[in-house]
Amino acid sequence: DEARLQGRFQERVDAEEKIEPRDWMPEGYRRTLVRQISQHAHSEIVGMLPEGNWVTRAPTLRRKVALLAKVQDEGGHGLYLYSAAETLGVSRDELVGQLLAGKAKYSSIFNYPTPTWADIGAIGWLVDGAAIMNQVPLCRCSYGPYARAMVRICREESFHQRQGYELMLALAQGTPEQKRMAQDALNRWWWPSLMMFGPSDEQSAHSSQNMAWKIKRFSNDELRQRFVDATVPQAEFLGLTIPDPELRFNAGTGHYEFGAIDWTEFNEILKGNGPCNRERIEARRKAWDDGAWVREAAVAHAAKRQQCALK
Ligand code: FAQ
Repeated sequence: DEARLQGRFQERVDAEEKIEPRDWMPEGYRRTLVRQISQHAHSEIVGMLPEGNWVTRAPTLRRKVALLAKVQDEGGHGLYLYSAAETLGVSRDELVGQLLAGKAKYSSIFNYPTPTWADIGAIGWLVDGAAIMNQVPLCRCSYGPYARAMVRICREESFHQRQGYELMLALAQGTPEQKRMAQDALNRWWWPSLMMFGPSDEQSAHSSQNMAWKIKRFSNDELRQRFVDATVPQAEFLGLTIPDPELRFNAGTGHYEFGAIDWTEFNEILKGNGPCNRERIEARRKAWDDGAWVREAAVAHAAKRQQCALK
């Protein structure tokens, strides 16, 4: 019977039908979605921290409004994604508990510091640029609630990316010192952005099954290559140099070839040993503890309303 259900499920996936929360699904499909969607949600929430660092120090009111809007969007993305994960039968408390206990993964990229204002430009341009490359195909993910959440998220990410690129452009066309700041931020964010796409295809444990289930549409290396191809001309337009001496355009393939990624750095970050891993989890724990009174008040308010309704 299980085999028949599995067969029917794969037929639906192959026919591009969306799988909905109440539909039968293999346990592995459910588990992998909970894993990916919750890691994605945590990334959005932890991802608010590096940029949040600059909200109070944005150089103009206009920049501050844009940055505030971006960081708020990220909070919103985290909430839709936790809701999408909840449709798979896991509670938000459980997922947040895993993050605060240091047991859940979130994107490696958010464990790097943001020492200068140019980092805000580099994050928007490169980190949101990489996020869009990876997330546009997720709008066609076989699981309905995740796919639908991604549509709105991608539209907002697109505004975030433009905000970052425009900021980089202002710095790159500014004083020599501003241009140096922009170059320094590109130097620090380039390689970590390439790591966002995950391990190489040979090392990627989940890729082949996720592609068969149409959760993933393209492999990690395919998306990384697309990102490099799209981003190198943008760097050239800024008059900045990508920090990779091996980067070159191959006219035969129509793609840029690039140097080797430092996977030791990536693996260390995944183990919790990146420059800001501890600080990020500590900030989330503090936010959770500081928010305890809000959760208690909300529960007390709901109980009171229920009592009134019973009278
Ligand atoms: N960091 O077998 P694979 C954003 C883990 S964008 C940490 O290749 P899969 C927007 C992976 O989870 C960032 N861990 O896995 C924003 C797995 O671990 P597990 C978030 C990584 O799932 C912008 C193991 O390595 N985006 O937040 C990373 O097939 C600016 C083996 O890897 C998403 O989450 C990494 N970079 O492919 C916010 C997108 N890469 O569970 C604020 C959705 C891999 O076995 C500011 N996720 N790992 O212990 C995906 O598309 C996929 O999950 C991949 C990984 C492509 C990330």
